[in-house]
Formats: sequence, structure tokens, C-alpha cells
Amino acid sequence: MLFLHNLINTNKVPDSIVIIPTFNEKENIERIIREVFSLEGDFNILIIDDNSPDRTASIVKELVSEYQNRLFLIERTGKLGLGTAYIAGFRWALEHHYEYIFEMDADFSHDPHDLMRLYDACKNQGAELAIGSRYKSGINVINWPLKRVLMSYFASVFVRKITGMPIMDTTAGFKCYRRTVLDTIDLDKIRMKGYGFQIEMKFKTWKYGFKIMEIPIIFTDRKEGTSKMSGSIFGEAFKGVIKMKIQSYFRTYKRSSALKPETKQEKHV
Ligand SMILES: Nc1nc2c(ncn2[C@@H]2O[C@H](COP(=O)(O)OP(=O)(O)OP(=O)(O)O)[C@@H](O)[C@H]2O)c(=O)[nH]1
Ligand SMILES: [Mg+2]
Repeated sequence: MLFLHNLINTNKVPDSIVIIPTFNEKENIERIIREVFSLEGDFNILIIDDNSPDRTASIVKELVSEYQNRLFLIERTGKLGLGTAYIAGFRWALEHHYEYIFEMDADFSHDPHDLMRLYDACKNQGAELAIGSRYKSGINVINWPLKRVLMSYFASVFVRKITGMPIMDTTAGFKCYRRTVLDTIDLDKIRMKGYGFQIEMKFKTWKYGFKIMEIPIIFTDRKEGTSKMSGSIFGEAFKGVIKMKIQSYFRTYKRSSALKPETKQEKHV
């Protein structure tokens, strides 16, 4: 009886969670949540809100009662940065046994329909990290001023040259991780908080030898709400990348055998 109960429950729990960090996204949050839930795939959503003054979290709370057991909210006390928001989300997702853990912005720069393509890369094509890539086939960015496109593109080139990572879009923030990657990387040791966080996670994923695939996406500038990008975020990434590369010469990236993908997958089923 217990076995049957567990089996039914296990079958009901989706294997995928989309983590969306928010800071002042009241114009976007309801629409993006509804759009993810209207997709063909079975995704749960975790919002990490940093006490947004525009009360984004209150909108989420109303939706939590509508989408019980599918929509979750972590509220933090203040704006603590994108990187730490994702780390809080990763820990939560690992504790709750998700196999496919996604990062996505709230502002529709990432098209929710592409979640299925990232999922397919991890589920069926062997990727352990699938990246929604703006620069895999040309430059696929819509509505950004030319200055910002060039800055982003050449930042990606700079990071690729310094680190040696064979990744075209090194700062991308639309991704799907298999849980084994997040289990392996020591999340306590991730140093960077803004864009740099995205680079550092890719660098460590690559150093540990996980399979990374870039899936071309079209990235559209936000239409609603305001940007949180700042000069200090950019500066942190610039210095952080050089420091990260130097530090990597003094350490090894060895996976513990207990965390080999097969072991985890078996456990999850
Ligand atoms: N929880 C949390 N979320 C954040 C923080 N900073 C940014 N975000 C969210 O992270 C996502 C990406 O931030 P954006 O402001 O869109 O940054 P961006 O994409 O670099 O900039 P634009 O799209 O040009 O506005 C959005 O969903 C933001 O609401 C933060 O400090 N804490
Ligand atoms: Mg954005």
C-alpha cells in the first residue's frame, strides 16, 4: 500500500524546476508564471524575491494558492544579488530532488518556449548543462542598443580567451543543469554575485568535465520594468574572471564517484 502511494506521488512530481529571481518585476511576474505553466512540458517554478519594493512577492503569493505544489516562493530580506538568489534556489531544488534545474529571467528576455529545447538537450541529447545561447549562431539579440550588444558580445569573447572555455555565450543566464552538476560544484565557494556568477558557474561546470551544449536562442530586451545591470556588476565580472583563472591553476577538479550521474539518476527515479 505504502509502495503504491509512493509510486503515485513520485509520478506526479515533475522532474523540472524553473528558478526565476525577481527584483521589482511586478509588470512581468504574473504573465511569465502563467506562460510557463501553459507550456507542454511539466515544469514547477521557484521564485526568489529580494523583498522587491514594488511588492512582486505579493503577486506571487496570490498565485501560489492557485498553483499549489507547482509554484514556490522564497523571500529574502533585501537585494542580495542574482548569484546568491540562484544559489539559494539551487539548494532548495537539490533538497527537493529535481533532476533538471533551470535558470530564467522574469523579464521575457528569455522566451519560456525555449525551456523545452533546453530540457530536450539535457534529457535526450546527453547535455549536463544546456545553455540558451545568444552567440552560437551569429548574434541573436533583439532591441538592445548597439553599444550594449557590442559590450556583451566582446565581454563573452574576453571571457572565452581568458578562461579557455569553448563556450560562445559565456555570460548567458538561461540554462538547464542536471542535478549532478549542482551537486558536484561547491556552492559555498561561488564568489561572484552579478553577471560574474554566470561565468563562474560555467567555468566550474566545464572544469569538472561535464557535457555542455549551447542551444541557439533569440534574446529580446525587456519591454516592461527596469534593468538591474550596473557598472559595479560589470567590474566584478572583469576582475573576477582573471582571479578565477589564476586560482584554477592551484586546484584540481575531481568528481567524487558518489556523484556520478548514473547514481543520482537511479536515485531520482
Ligand atoms: N532576487 C534577485 N533577483 C534579481 C536581482 N538582480 C536582478 N534580479 C532578477 O534577475 C533577472 C535578470 O535581471 P535584469 O534586470 O533583467 O538584468 P539584465 O537582464 O542583465 O538587464 P536588462 O534585461 O537589460 O534589464 C530578472 O528577473 C531580475 O528581476 C537581485 O539582486 N535579486
Ligand atoms: Mg533582463
